[in-house]
Amino acid sequence: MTPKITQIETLLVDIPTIRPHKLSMTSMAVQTMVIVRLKDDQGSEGLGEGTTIGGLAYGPESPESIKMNIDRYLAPLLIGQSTDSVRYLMQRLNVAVKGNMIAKSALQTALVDLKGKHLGVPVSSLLGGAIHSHIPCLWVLASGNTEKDIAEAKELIAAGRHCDFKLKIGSRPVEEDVAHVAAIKAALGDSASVRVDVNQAWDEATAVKGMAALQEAGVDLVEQPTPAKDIDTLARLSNKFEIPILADEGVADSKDVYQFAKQGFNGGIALKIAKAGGPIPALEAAVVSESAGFGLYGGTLLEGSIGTAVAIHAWSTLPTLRWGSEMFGPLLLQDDIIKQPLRYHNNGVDVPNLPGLGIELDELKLAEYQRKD
Ligand code: MUC
Ligand code: MG
Repeated sequence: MTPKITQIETLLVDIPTIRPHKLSMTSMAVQTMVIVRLKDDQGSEGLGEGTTIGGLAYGPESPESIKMNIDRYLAPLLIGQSTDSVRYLMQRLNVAVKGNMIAKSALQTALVDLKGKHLGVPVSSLLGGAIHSHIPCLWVLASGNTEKDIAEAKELIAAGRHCDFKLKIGSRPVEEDVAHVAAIKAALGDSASVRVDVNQAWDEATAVKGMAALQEAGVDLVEQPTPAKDIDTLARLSNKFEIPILADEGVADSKDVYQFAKQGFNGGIALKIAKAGGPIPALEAAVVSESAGFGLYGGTLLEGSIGTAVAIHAWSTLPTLRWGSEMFGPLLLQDDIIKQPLRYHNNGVDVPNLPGLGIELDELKLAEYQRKD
């Protein structure tokens, strides 16, 4: 008999970051994750995670809304259902509930973890099978201080942990930001790829100025320089400069990718499990991106180990990640709630190959970081 879902528990977990992480819209000193524990009538458990950045600073879902909306609206649609078809269960959620993609992603993660455990196969196998066992992974320099960022990058290059770096800019005047980036690129030289993420902070005129200067400084990629909804602007910029643009906040799922292609965008796409609503729709966005000739990038919303692991499983099934990935979320946190941390080495991270996500919760750590009120 196929197992039935009996219980879905959500927990808010707060873990401090190793240093303040500064983005154009917020500065993070702590990361909050919504951890999902989905149980069946045979005593198995699937783990999921829904995580965003800076409360409501990044997008329309907050950790608290993710938890509340799972508890109140989404979980009741799954309780008592057979675990047989993940697609059927997601269809039930999508028909009854609009949006809430991070909450849906957390549930889809728990469902594929559970399914993988039942079948004794890693999540990557459920998604068609891994092509890669190691995924390239960059590091984000976001202390806000040029000298600190250079020292941090040099240490990581020497340790062989990362050789590609993304810099968070957009909160300061464009001249200051460009000077900061150019100094880091000059200090690291050709051995390191330096990219920037503006997180929508520039208007088109500022972007024209900023991109010309970043191109001159030898920067490899500019992520979401202008507002998410301004697809025409991003398309114009992508055809104006040699330096490529990576679309992030503007593109969540396969339909968005189609729209980008239609409006003449020419660049890369940051795939994110959380934006798409889970690993399955994220891979659908990858297929349309590849058809449109867009280079792929494995993106994060700075998830902890559970959200990062499911993304790594998904990206491992893609033939090529033109821009690599940024699945470094767990490394930004002071501690972890799983027993065996993900393995970062050789400028990347290993794809777990145990059943399900390949992750085991550390109950003591979970109790330590679980929000109490
Ligand atoms: C984003 O917009 O890319 C990814 C890495 C990071 O530092 O922030 C996130 C969000
Ligand atoms: Mg981004």
